[in-house]
Amino acid sequence: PGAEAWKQRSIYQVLTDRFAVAGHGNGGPSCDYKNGKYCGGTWQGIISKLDYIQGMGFDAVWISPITKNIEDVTHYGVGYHGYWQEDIYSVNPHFGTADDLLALSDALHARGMYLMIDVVVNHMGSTHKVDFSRYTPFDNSSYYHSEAFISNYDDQTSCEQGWLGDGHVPLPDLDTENPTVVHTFHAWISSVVQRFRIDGLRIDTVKHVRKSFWPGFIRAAGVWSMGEVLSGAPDYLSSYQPYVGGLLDYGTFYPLKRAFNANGGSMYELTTLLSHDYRAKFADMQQLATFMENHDMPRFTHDTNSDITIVKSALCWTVLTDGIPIIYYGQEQSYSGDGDPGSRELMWTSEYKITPLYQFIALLNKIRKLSWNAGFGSNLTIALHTDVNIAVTQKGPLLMVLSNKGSNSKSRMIPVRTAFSNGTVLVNVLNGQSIIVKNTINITVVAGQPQLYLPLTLASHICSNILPPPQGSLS
Ligand code: ABC
Repeated sequence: PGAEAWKQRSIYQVLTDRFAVAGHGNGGPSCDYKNGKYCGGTWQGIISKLDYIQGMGFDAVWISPITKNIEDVTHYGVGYHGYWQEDIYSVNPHFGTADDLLALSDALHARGMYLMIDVVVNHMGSTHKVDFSRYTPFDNSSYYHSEAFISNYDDQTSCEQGWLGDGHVPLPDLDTENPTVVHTFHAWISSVVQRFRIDGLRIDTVKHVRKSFWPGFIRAAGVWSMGEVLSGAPDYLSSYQPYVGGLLDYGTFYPLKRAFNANGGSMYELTTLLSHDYRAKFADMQQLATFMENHDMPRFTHDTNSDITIVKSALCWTVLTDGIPIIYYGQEQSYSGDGDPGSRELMWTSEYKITPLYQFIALLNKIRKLSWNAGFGSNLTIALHTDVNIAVTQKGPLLMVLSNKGSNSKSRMIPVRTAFSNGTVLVNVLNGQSIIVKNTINITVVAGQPQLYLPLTLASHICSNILPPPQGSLS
């Protein structure tokens, strides 16, 4: 599938080792996960939890890298995350067999869902003593950049040709200028995608490989790819879009966290991202994959805000603005780990409960799907009102009201002029309350709660109980 098909999807990210163990029901083994161990999650485990994932409205799953990693126990533990590969032609036996991976692919497709795999071409994994002969197929030093750690992330040559990692775990940096390395990776990705019927790629460490490597690699893959360029600098991030297409939206990640920070943020952080100047940097806003959490970063509830009203508001922005939403496993269970390795918790300790946040995310995904063809998919988000604490935006048929004040805040009324015609009945699908558009609408934000309005015809597919407009709502 290509970009257009992916734009309509929403992605659930799992760490394969931490998400589910087959044959354990809703439980799993205990594991000291902060100590860098394999905890037992497998592809069969993921298969056993597809009802849970699909029930939240996701139609794509991003899993950890699938290749065989080094087995050594390093200073940082083992390669349970999959980023320390040793043999690109074998699957990671800890996650299952090649048949198990195919079974996961088939099980997802049977549900109309996509499989996205994480892939690494920048480096292999190593212990403190590098031994090139251990790698398949890049088994001697001629396939690598000479050994020197990245000295400065802002120096592009050092970033591309230097090694990631450190003295404990150096990551031998492949010479992606070498034609043999290039051809080997083209053939490899093409065969992996075909053999396992992969629908999309998350590409690791994109900024550590020369830009001109990427178009050929992605063409060989033949599926939509989103690249990890870990930078919050919009000009730097966007400079990769012509080469990769999809990008993890680190451009939104940092402003989103600042906007909703418990110590006081500003909603201008978010509406600035809707401005013409910001958008002009990117070739295609809808190919940015928007997220609040991942396996490298502290969870939102750890370093930003643990007020569930704020978490919900940030989820609204993540799922219901212009990018492809990604939710990281455990967000729906209010996990609060503090980054690598703390935010790589065991999912089974949650017992996969259907929590209020699980239901909330399911609702957001439903709203996105339902309104896609009614103008959501063809319109970018516009800002109707911004102040420090409240942003009101519209994307096609969806009017969204978000506050960063949280559940203890006082009520506030703001008049908003929308693009809806007079007489349109809008329903807040989070509580069924309706209002009628007459020039402006008066929106009252109560206890910091998000509001998501759709026209009555769409809302009636979501709300079973629609309440009439209150007295005095007409302006
Ligand atoms: C292991 C241990 C850790 C230990 C570490 C040294 O070694 O687990 O406890 O601290 C994998 C594993 C990790 C492992 C690493 C290294 O390998 O998952 O557990 O850490 O062995 C990707 C993946 C990531 C993966 C790798 C390597 C790459 O998502 O899971 O890690 O395959 C850089 C890379 C980025 C990479 C990230 C971890 O490191 O660019 O691709 N992620 C600045 C730099 C970034 C840099 C970042 C690191 O710092 O510019 O390039 O990312 O924190 C913004 C700025 C940014 C700035 C951030 C911090 O602030 O705009 O530029 O990023 O405002």
